[in-house]
Amino acid sequence: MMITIDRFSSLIIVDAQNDFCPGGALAVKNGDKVVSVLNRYIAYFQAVRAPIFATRDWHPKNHVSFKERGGPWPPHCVQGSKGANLHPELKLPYASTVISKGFLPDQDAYSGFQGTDLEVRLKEKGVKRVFIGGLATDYCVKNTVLDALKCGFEIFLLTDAIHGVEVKKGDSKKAIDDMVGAGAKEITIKNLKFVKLART
Ligand code: VGL
Ligand code: ZN
Repeated sequence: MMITIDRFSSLIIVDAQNDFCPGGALAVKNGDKVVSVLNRYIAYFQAVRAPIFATRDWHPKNHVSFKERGGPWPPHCVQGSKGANLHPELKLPYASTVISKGFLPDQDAYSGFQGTDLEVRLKEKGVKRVFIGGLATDYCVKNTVLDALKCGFEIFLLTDAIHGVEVKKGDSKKAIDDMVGAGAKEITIKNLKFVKLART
């Protein structure tokens, strides 16, 4: 299956942040490995001027998901911290849009659509097909994909550009099964057809 990226396509990069990479507060094994693949996807979308979004986990210091408040996670992606920064090697174009989520102290947001204007922004650009990769497969990627499907988009899961937290072994595979079961299509960079733009 070959897929052409057109102007009704959009790339959503989920939480490619330092804290989800090795050395970070909530490190995903091989989390940093998604960055170079994501950069290749970015190049495709940029070439046809398809909109690119990057979500970021953006928690206040007293966030409800942190252990000290009874949540499951160590403090991570605290607003303004180095851990909350996008990975320094991610080549996000200047024209892309960063979507912050999980910024309310008492509410978690695993999905890039939760408490944000991401759906409105995609629909006002006429986007029909959404391509999703990033971190982590079993939490924020999964929830973002499931919400995107509910919004009515055609969803392509970038299986070569995701990694999972794996609190339990097999969580990533289960998450992929859930996403595919809900209608997401699995692709890798090899499925993309590069189309050179005509000069204008
Ligand atoms: C995430 C755990 C906690 C994620 C965010 O981005 O997948 N996981 N907060
Ligand atoms: Zn979080």
